[in-house]
Amino acid sequence: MSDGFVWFEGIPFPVVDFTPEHMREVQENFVFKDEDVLTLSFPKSGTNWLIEILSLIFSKGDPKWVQSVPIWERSPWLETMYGYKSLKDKEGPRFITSHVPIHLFPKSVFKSKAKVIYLIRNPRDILVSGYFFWIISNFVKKPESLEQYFEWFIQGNVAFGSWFDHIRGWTSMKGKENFLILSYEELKQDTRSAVQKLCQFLGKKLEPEELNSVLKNSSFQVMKENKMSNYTLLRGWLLDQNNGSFLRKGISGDWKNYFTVAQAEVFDKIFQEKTADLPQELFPWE
Ligand code: PPS
Repeated sequence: MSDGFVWFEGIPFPVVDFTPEHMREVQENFVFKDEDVLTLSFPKSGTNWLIEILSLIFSKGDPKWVQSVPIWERSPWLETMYGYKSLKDKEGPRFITSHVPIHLFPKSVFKSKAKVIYLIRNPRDILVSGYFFWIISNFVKKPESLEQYFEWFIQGNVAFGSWFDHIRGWTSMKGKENFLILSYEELKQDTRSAVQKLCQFLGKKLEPEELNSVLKNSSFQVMKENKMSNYTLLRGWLLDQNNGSFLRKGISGDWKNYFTVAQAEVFDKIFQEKTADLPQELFPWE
């Protein structure tokens, strides 16, 4: 009997399009190519924003691709059965997305020169974003209240497990030539500079008007209106028909509108304990 998750190696995963057998198949058999571009993140870190930016960088600001192909087909989720099938035998460079923690990830990535971008976001905002998303979703255990979800998040009993373990695992790749850590907060604060940093990492050069088009077409407002990127195509199947929206607020610091003083203190204490030995420049938020 499902408890709202599919479990693999002690980590909870969504119930739609995931099975333990499939997860094992991906882990053991997926082969990365040097030309691949991999977007990695804990859920609700701004993954789709980054995919939109990457799509637009590679199409030199031309919005045709992002306006005609659903975001999950442009950069499929490797761990889903649907995504894996479309990626496995795809010719040429591939955009690939994943939320899987490092210890369950296909080992072939560590031998390849694929460009890997790890997106990090204030876990307090991830928690709030996740709460509002899972209550309108039909593929992950639904919390009954923010208080309950707060507890689950701290214990790591949420989709893809503990945020703390996820970042500890993936940020251990810091310093590798083909690995870039980017934060939602820096993307928010100065999107132009963050996109330029991405271009440099990817070896891409954009003309000024192409860069302007990337910025315009990946903005929150434009993405919210783009049905290929705003997940309205999945309404009635994976998402509730009428409630809420995938592109919810798109801001930094929204947690301050939801955490009680006591929750903020508890979170601070746990954050301190669990990240004290990690480079503090990884966490560019207040
Ligand atoms: S998922 O379900 O894990 O793939 O979600 P993910 O894409 O990682 O994160 C969703 C949050 O990212 C916000 N978002 C954006 N913010 C700013 N600008 C743009 N263009 C943008 N696109 C998506 C989205 O609104 C979710 O955050 P919240 O805080 O809920 O608004």
